[in-house]
Amino acid sequence: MSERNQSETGTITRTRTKTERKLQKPPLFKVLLHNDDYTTREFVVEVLKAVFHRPEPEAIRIMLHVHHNGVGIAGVYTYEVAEMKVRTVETLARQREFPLMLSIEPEE
Ligand code: TYC
Repeated sequence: MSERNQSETGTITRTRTKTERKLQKPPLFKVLLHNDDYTTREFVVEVLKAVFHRPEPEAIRIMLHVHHNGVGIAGVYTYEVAEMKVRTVETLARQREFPLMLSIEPEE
């Protein structure tokens, strides 16, 4: 039935416009990691694995990207989740006395 077209079924379908969607997609936010000279590479990789659920090879790749470029994306989340990730990482970093900085910015 779903495979048959209009000429067979007489049913016209169209895509809903944004305002007609029942559930709109929530806005998404990037959690950015910033480079510094004191936080260890190992700590950044551990955080990317534990908090942002990155597999080790990807965690290393993101860490090295931040190390070389100054900033990089740890993950993309709804605002509330992004804020919680930042707070969690800041708490872990301060416990270890690392100055690691994070920020949040809207995606697109
Ligand atoms: N630049 C740090 C070092 O050489 C490593 C580092 C990478 C720190 C990423 C922070 O977000 C960061 N020990």
